[in-house]
Amino acid sequence: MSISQEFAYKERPDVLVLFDVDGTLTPARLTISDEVKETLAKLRKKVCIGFVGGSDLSKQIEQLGPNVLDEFDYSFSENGLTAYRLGVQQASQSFINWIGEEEYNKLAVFILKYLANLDLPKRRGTFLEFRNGMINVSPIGRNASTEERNEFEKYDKEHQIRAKFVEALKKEFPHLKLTYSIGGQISFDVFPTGWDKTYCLQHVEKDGFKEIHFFGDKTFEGGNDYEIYVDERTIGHSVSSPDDTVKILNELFNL
Ligand code: M1P
Repeated sequence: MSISQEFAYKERPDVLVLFDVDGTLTPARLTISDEVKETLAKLRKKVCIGFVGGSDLSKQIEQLGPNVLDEFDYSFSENGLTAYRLGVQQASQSFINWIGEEEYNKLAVFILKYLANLDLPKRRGTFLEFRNGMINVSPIGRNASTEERNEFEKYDKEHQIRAKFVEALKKEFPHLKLTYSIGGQISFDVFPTGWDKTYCLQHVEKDGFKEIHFFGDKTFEGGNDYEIYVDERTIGHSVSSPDDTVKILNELFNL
């Protein structure tokens, strides 16, 4: 398969480097630093670059900047359920079409009741977020401030709120082929099994890359970078922070 002419200006147009967002390009839910931005701009001259996160595009724009669709060759939100190539949106599926209104209603009612019965020190707003390719469930609520996020994360480590919630959902809905992923600080994602980050790889297939690198921080089993990190189509890099990402990129691509 020949490499697209649109990428011919790059030094190695047959190489793609994909990045997770939270913990890899930015600190969790925070914004990208100038150093990471500059590193990516240098890297993009050499190879194709893309990001793949669980969040929706509006949150990724908050984190990566308003011109994100122009600054990456590929932009993948919700694991690739919303996909852009060179700023042009690609066809995608939706969670609600997959699950259907009836089953979704049952799932949402169970979640809302479970949330109401949780013993928690603090509650904020937006506990169930409906997205194109998944739902996101947050016991404290997505409106929590950074400080409240940190507090919840600590509380959750101690009380296993999210892990127990996921177990209850698995027990209640064994017939639904759903994956529950605790990828961030205050919530977990729920999506059809297989719609993890590997989902985005179908959007890059026709560009015929010879090497696809993936950088992520939650590459351990159960983490939301695990499936794409171990996928045979990618070369996985496990990082501990955005600084670590920069360090590895400098070494690997001689920036
Ligand atoms: O990208 C990782 C996760 O980031 C957020 O998680 P939280 O709000 O819990 O820190 C969410 O956008 C989540 O969907 C995503 O997987």
